[in-house]
Amino acid sequence: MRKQVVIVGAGPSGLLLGRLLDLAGIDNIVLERQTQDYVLARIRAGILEQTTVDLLHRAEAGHRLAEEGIPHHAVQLAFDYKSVSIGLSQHTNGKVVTAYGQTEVTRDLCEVRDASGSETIYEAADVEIHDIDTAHPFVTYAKDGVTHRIDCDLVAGCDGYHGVSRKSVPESAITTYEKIYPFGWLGLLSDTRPVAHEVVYANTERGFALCSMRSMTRSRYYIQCDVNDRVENWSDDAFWDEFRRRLPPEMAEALETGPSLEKSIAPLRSFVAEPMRFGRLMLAGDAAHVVPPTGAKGLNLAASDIHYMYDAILAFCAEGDEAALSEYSRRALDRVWKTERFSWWLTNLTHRFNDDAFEQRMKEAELAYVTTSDAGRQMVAENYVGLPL
Ligand code: FAS
Ligand code: PHB
Repeated sequence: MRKQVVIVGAGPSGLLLGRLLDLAGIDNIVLERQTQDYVLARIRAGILEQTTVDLLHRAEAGHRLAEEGIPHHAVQLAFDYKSVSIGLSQHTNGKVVTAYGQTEVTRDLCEVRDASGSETIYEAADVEIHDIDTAHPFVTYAKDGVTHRIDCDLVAGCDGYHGVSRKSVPESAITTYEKIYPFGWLGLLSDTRPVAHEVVYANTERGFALCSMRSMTRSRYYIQCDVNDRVENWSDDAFWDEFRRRLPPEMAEALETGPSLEKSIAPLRSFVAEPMRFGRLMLAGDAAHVVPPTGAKGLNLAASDIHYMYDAILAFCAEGDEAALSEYSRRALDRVWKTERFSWWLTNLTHRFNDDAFEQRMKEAELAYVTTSDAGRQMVAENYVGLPL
């Protein structure tokens, strides 16, 4: 088989790229090691930047998003049980973020791809990427006991942090940067009325808590937990009790609790691999970088990578422009590092870990500054809605 582009991974970045290439008439195939049901059962991100919303509409996968997405005009920072609202549209000439789950984004992209007839191979095992440093790369995978080969011009590594793409690059050709945080996030999904109409980042002496939503009847909540904690240690009641203790009194009072639809613990790390292009392989999304979910940036960075990668693939396929592939890495990394900074900064500001008394007072002073100065509020707002592409 021959394709212009082989996409490894059917998460949001792989599916978004596949759809945009389809619409540009560029022949592509997506290889996914899990089943479609498994991919669609994942509960992850929940906040979309406008650039991500715009890309989904460009991919003709934004109809449900337009109907069900909930615009947020502000974000709240709560410290020691007092919440401060930071206007997003107010400080960014009208920009907002949209509450719409990654699960729904992935479902919408799956539906348009399945309807288009473009090929996605689910349960593709043992994907291997070959000869990326030549003009004739190819990818092999196994399905139903048969090994298949796909010759191609380009490979898009959209297979996440644990995928095969980044590992296909010689160690001498890649530089990685990593910071692992000494705590995790315990997340709970419930069919309850959200306690706030915006995302709330709460920092107390008991630890961090986050209030988010999937709709006006479905809430997504998180609490900071020990990095070695296990979800089995947390009954629903234990979660609700601890979550309520970390909220401002008026929110704790108004909190509606209910049975969990999903509970999971995610580790937190900051990670970047440079560059994001190796010969005919380009990396996007979590395959190239990971952010702590504090800034709601993981999914959105994956989308902006695809925006840049799409430009590079079109230039390469139209004129054989190899320089466009390196330009992809440069453009993507510029936005990646600025977003890594914001996610790292907001994580440090809103979580307490290994802090001595002086560092804690620095965090309190920083919070007081960013919530009372227009410059501070604007910095938070313009990063939270997403930096320009
Ligand atoms: P993904 O990891 O989504 O998709 C990669 C795909 O490649 C997967 O379907 C995988 O099965 C497949 N794959 C892997 N190896 C393969 C192989 N060898 N062959 C073929 N296929 C392979 N971001 C936020 O903004 N907010 C959040 O709250 C948030 N919570 C998160 C919670 C968890 C537990 C995790 C892991 C991530 C979370 N993220 C969050 C980040 C997340 O949303 C990612 O940024 C987003 O999924 C990135 O999308 P992709 O790059 O497409 O990678
Ligand atoms: C979510 O809705 O899952 C969410 C929102 C904001 C974050 C992280 C996760 O920073």
